[in-house]
Amino acid sequence: MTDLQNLISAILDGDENKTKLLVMEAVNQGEKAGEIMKNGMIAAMDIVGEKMEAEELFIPEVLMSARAMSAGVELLKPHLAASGDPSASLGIAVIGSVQGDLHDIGKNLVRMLMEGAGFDVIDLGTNVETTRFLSAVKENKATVLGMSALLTTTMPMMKDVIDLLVQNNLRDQVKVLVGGAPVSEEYARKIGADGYGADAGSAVRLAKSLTQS
Ligand code: B1M
Repeated sequence: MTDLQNLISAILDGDENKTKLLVMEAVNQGEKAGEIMKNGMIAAMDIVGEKMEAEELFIPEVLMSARAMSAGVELLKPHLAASGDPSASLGIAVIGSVQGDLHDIGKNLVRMLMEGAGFDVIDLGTNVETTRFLSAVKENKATVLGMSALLTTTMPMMKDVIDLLVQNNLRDQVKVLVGGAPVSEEYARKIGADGYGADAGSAVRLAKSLTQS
């Protein structure tokens, strides 16, 4: 078991090069990609979040940590996505961070794992307008819609999108999956989503089970 403390420190320092080096070192030492992600990188971002809340870190530093984390995630991508059979498409999934929300690290992780599992993923990016989700589902005949929200103020956008799907008679065509730190199973049920993913792995398992049932 590799000591991931140095990786956590590199992300906290926003040191992109050191982060990449330590991720590769951990991979080469046989550490599982999922462990590196959970106990190294996500653990580091949790500390960043605590420090941000306590006003010990400010946006420029948080952005540097986020960039370091994203660079590490890119390196882990082939190891994380290797679990599925990409030759067998599981259908089209549209994914994005909701209107007003610029956070995309978690959403990108979900996208990578969904691609690895065999979904054709259309990533609409961040700050996605409610009507853009609707048109992407319609135009691409998507069978999964994934929405990510990291702010309590942007969570209600998920319900707006679901309401729009209902109004446009598209709700039965697509399984709606929601996630992000402030979102919960209970909230997902309340707004009429089909499922909630606490993390990227469970989100993908759920997307598979919802579309194959
Ligand atoms: Co922001 N931010 N941020 N931030 N930021 C949080 C979310 C916050 C909790 C920090 C804090 O105060 N403790 C807080 C929200 C408070 C709240 O609403 N209750 C906050 C705030 C306040 C803000 C600003 C308002 C700050 C300001 O400007 N004053 C601002 C808002 C900008 C906006 O969106 N309009 C802001 C800005 C930023 C940065 C741009 C600097 C940067 C984002 C960079 C980027 O994403 N490219 C940033 C960051 C990095 C964070 C923290 C520190 C880390 C988020 C992260 O990437 N985590 C965050 C604190 C925290 O969450 N610990 C914080 C790692 C990532 C892997 O986890 O995204 O949760 P996460 O994804 C998980 C699961 O949630 C799940 O899978 C992933 C893991 O496997 N998941 C899904 C996610 N989406 C899913 C979708 C699914 C299923 C599962 O289905 C579709």
